[in-house]
Amino acid sequence: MDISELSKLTESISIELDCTGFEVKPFKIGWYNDKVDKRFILPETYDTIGYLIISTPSMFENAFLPFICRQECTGVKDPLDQCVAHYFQQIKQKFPDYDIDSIHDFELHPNHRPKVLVQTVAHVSGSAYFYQRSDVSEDPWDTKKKMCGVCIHPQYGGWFALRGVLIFKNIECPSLIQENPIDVIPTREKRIELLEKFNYCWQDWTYRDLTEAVEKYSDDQKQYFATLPKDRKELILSLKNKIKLQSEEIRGS
Ligand code: B12
Repeated sequence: MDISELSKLTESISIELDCTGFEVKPFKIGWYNDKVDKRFILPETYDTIGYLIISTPSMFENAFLPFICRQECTGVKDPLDQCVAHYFQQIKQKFPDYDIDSIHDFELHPNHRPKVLVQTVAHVSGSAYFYQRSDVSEDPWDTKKKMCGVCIHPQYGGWFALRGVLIFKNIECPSLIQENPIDVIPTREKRIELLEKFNYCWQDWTYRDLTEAVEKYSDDQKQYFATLPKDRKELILSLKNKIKLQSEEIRGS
């Protein structure tokens, strides 16, 4: 496939996800495989095209709440994972000529190794810079301490999530050119602050606010993620009722 056909495909997928708060970014599987060690290598050829799917702050109101209002909550699977799976499935159905493999961020091999490292994908696709310990010169941490890395998005800061990848197994696009992600935290001091906030106090969410974000999670969304998964059922019911009341008010006015 040449680059103009790939641009059209990217546009069609984006249109499919229009107004849902999900966004896509193409990358070559080879770019990912060049970075990760062999335990994480994906089997496709170098030029095979994958798409990273991220959720932006508006996904909660634009895709998730409508999804839970339409669906019976089975209680078996996490409703947000079900919602993301629904949109992955929708893309597969809309593009039947392509052989598409989806991998969610939470999918693990039987030995508990993640099937794909979505932060590395974010970086190599140019979507969001992945700040790791190796990005800090002469880092101040004990060599034995594991410091987990974190992606910061140029528009959404830390207010987004990496939901997975769609691999178009029968598309190769040798002419796709790699873009560098935007380095929004260029100084050593800020990178140390970011990694310390993400590793030592991620529950207070301050790591998300080290850069300006054009949009952040709503209070409902914050409350949802701050609630333990086992306690979310009740919250979902009250969100559903709130939406029902709002739509009755709109109809009545
Ligand atoms: C397992 C996991 C956890 C574990 C362990 C964390 C860890 N990083 O080891 C636990 C349960 C502790 C955890 C907690 C949290 N997690 Co978590 N977690 C994951 C998960 C599923 C896999 C991460 C993993 O195992 N990586 C394996 C290690 C080896 O990978 P790595 O360190 O990146 O190393 C690779 C790179 O360095 C690469 N590489 C080498 N050289 C180079 C050079 C360059 C330039 C590049 C780009 C790459 C590269 O190769 C290495 C592998 O060979 C990911 C989702 C996913 N599928 O990726 C989410 C994920 C990392 N978690 C996330 C979050 C937000 C959290 C929490 C804040 C809780 C939450 N969900 O709100 C906390 C933070 C706690 C903390 N202190 O880190 C987000 C991070 C989002 C972001 N903006 O970056 C992710 C991406 C999930 C998502 N859907 O968005 N998590």
